[in-house]
Amino acid sequence: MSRTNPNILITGTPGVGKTTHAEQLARTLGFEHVSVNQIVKDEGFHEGKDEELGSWIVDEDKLLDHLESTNISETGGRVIDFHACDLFPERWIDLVVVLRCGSSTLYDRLSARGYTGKKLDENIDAEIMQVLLDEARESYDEQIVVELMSEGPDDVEGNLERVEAWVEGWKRDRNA
Ligand code: DAT
Repeated sequence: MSRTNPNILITGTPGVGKTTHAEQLARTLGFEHVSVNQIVKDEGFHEGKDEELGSWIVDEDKLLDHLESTNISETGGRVIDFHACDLFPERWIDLVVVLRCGSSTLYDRLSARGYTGKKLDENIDAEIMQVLLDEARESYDEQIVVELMSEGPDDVEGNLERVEAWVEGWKRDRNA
């Protein structure tokens, strides 16, 4: 592995704060924010929408081929933001951040986003059942998976400081 900057995956249930964290982190570190949902939508890497859940049915092969073509593994320096984590090759990822928040906080955020009915309920259930945390722990070395709370602005600030310190350490180890 030759990359000089790490790749960081930020994952969690919709509404936990992935975009909020990924945008700020990418800006501070000078990394690229890879908003996977945006790419799927813009490039058409999907097979339409799941009508009930209103989410894209992702064509993972097309998505991964595209990301591979950006030399993501070789060059690093990406903050990848997606509500699933088991599709990316392990060798691409140096740190997996699983954001968490309480169900009432998530309920408010997703309602504000216009989620209702099954779409709202399934996401709240997924957060309570820690689906993404389990998926991350199953898909990656547990050593690189961190669970961070995202309830309020203070959490964002603390989380970003923690990840930035981790990046410094990662670089120091590489160059030692
Ligand atoms: P995601 O990308 O995981 O769907 P988001 O970053 O778009 O989530 O956040 C959803 C909304 O909640 C958005 O209005 C910002 C707000 N939010 C997220 N995390 C927060 C936090 N830790 N403190 C305050 N607001 C937060």
